[in-house]
Amino acid sequence: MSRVVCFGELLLRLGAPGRELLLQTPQLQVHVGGAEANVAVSLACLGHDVQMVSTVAGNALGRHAVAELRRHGVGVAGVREVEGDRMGLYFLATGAVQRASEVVYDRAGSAFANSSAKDHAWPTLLSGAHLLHVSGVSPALGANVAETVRGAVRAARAAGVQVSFDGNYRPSLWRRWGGDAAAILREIFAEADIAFADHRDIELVLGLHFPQDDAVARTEAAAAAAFATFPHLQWLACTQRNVVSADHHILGALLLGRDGTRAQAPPRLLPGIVDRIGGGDAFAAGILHGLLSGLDAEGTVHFGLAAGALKHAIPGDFSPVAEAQVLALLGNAGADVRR
Ligand code: KDG
Repeated sequence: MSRVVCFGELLLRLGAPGRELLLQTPQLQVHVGGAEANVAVSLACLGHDVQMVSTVAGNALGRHAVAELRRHGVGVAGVREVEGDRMGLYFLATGAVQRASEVVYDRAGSAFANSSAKDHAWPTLLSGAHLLHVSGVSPALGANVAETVRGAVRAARAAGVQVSFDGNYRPSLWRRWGGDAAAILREIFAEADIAFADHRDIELVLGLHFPQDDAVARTEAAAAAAFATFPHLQWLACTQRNVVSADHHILGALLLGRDGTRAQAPPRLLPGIVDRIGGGDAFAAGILHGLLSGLDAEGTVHFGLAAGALKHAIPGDFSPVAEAQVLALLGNAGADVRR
């Protein structure tokens, strides 16, 4: 079991039921989410000692979000409650044939967005941790949170704690405050040991263009450029998604190492998708679980892809599945996982 610290915003998702449009009927379903919180829940359910660091509103909504984390086994001692501030929300209408899913963020001025670097004593929060996980969503929320993330990854590196970074580029959030996404995300990449990023994330931070037609070849070219630029980066993981229809995707995955290791999980068919939100976070948690548990690269990428695939069958943002459930899915694919 490894000790993991996750830093990010806890969001409430207000989702239109089924495949309805937003507010088509006067009902919305509430789930707790947030990219880094999703990773925290998955890792806790996979057996790790996970602590969340965040800031929530000191009201019933904030307390519900914290209780949901606690219910899934995530430590919440590092979650601050601030009276008078609000929770960040997002509204979701799940797509259907010929209609893309729609996400509407309503998170400006949230308790988390209003937090600042001085609110977190990183040396204490990271004490005894093996890994810090952050994502590109947080710095997109404003200058103060961006500074907090930069401080957190620098503190982790100084303390010898591995840094995991999911690029999670959200253009609409960056546009709101006008931050220099490329420069800020590049600084965070520079401290990362493990990155979850596709060629678009790397193109943004390095100002390069990868013209390969093939998705796997593009990822490999992007990873090579990332390893050449970021001296601490040891692993880069990425999924390749092909959308057949709104509820039928094909998902493959690649795990590349600085030392030339290359592991690929063959694409899985995902028919009958229940909920794809958080699939990337479940994949990230699966990869982190593999690396932290000492699986080899092959075992890790198969486990990561199976964990990500499983999320597509689970409603809500969280993917609270045990290792045995992921292994059961892997067994169906005949993959070889050594433990
Ligand atoms: O990766 C899943 C997240 O997108 C979801 O939980 C909400 O954090 C969120 C975001 O910023 O979209």
